[in-house]
This record gives sequence, structure tokens and C-alpha cells, in this order.
Amino acid sequence: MLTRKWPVLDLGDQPNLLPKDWTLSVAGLINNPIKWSWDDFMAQPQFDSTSDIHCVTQWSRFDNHWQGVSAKHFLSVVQPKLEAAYLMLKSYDGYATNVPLKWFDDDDVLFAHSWEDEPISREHGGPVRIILPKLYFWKSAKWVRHITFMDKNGPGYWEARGYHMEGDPWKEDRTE
Ligand SMILES: Nc1nc2c(c(=O)[nH]1)N[C@H]1C(S)=C(S)[C@@H](COP(=O)(O)O)O[C@H]1N2
Ligand SMILES: [Mo]
Repeated sequence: MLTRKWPVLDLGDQPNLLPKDWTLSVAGLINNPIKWSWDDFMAQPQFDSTSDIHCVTQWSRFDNHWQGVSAKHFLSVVQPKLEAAYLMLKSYDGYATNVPLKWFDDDDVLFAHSWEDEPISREHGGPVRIILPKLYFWKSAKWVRHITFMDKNGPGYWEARGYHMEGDPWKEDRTE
């Protein structure tokens, strides 16, 4: 199904975060652990990108225009150690999802604060969510709060409930 509207899908508990209440902490196998406030985040180089969304429940939305901070820039700041191979993305609603670093480290991945030139709404994960267009959308954590870099893979919320550890839509990696 192709959709013009953007459906909302989550665990049902949508955190009500003002930008001033949002922080992002990053730890694990990196040389430079950080904790960014909203102001720290907005002081990073800004990045624009256009990409498609593919949900595992069979809808897609093409040509979304995002703005935020690129994963490439983020990685240049935190500097993953050589052993780092997976990220665990954790969110304010208790959600978590695991992503291989090789998928996260891509030109179209970002920490998005805007969609179609408007701040990302609360229900879509504002003030900041991950956009990882090459994997199924359950990997794109909304209300992102914490990231841990790991050498071993581990399951997030849906992965522990049978979703695929990678989630490549072109391979239809839905379940293990
Ligand atoms: N924090 C958080 N992020 C999440 C989820 C969630 O429940 N909590 N659901 C995931 C799933 S299964 C999908 S399909 C997309 C939906 O994003 P949308 O509601 O903006 O369409 O968010 C993903 N990111
Ligand atoms: Mo989903």
C-alpha cells in the first residue's frame, strides 16, 4: 500500500517532550561519550535528506523530506571503537531497537527534528527521532533518548518478539 498520509504506529504511550526536556546520551564502545541537550543538538551541522519509509505492515511513503543531524556527523563526534558493531537505540517510551553499525553508518541516516519543513510532531517521535530508510521502519526509533554501542548483537523490543535482527525490506527480512 502506498500512502500519502503518514500513519502512526507505536506502543501507545507517546511521551510529551518539549525540546528543553529532551537529551540524548551515548555510551558503550566509543571514544567520546556525549550527552546532548536540544541546544547542543541544534548546534551540530544541519543536514537535509529525502527518502522513503517502508513499514513491515506493508505500507510505504515515498519522498519524505527530513532535516536534522546526519549519522555520519554523529559518528565522527562519538568515534566508535574498532570492536563496535551494533547499536541499541532506546527511547523515552521504553521502546528499543538494535541496528548493525554497517546499516547505521550510511548517507541517508539521520536524527530528524523536521519533516516537510515542520517540527516532527509528538506522535511521530518529536522532538527527535531516528530515520533509517534502508531498513524497515520499526528500526527508526521515535523519541530517541539513549544509544549504546556494542560488540555483540542483542534484541530490542520487536526483535525479542520475533522480528528480524536486521530488517532489510529488499530481502523482506520481517521475522527470523
Ligand atoms: N520509540 C518508539 N519508536 C518506534 C516505535 C515505538 O513504538 N516506539 N514503533 C516503531 C514502528 S513498529 C514503526 S512502523 C515506526 C512508526 O513510526 P510513525 O508512527 O512515525 O509512522 O516507528 C518505530 N519506532
Ligand atoms: Mo512497524
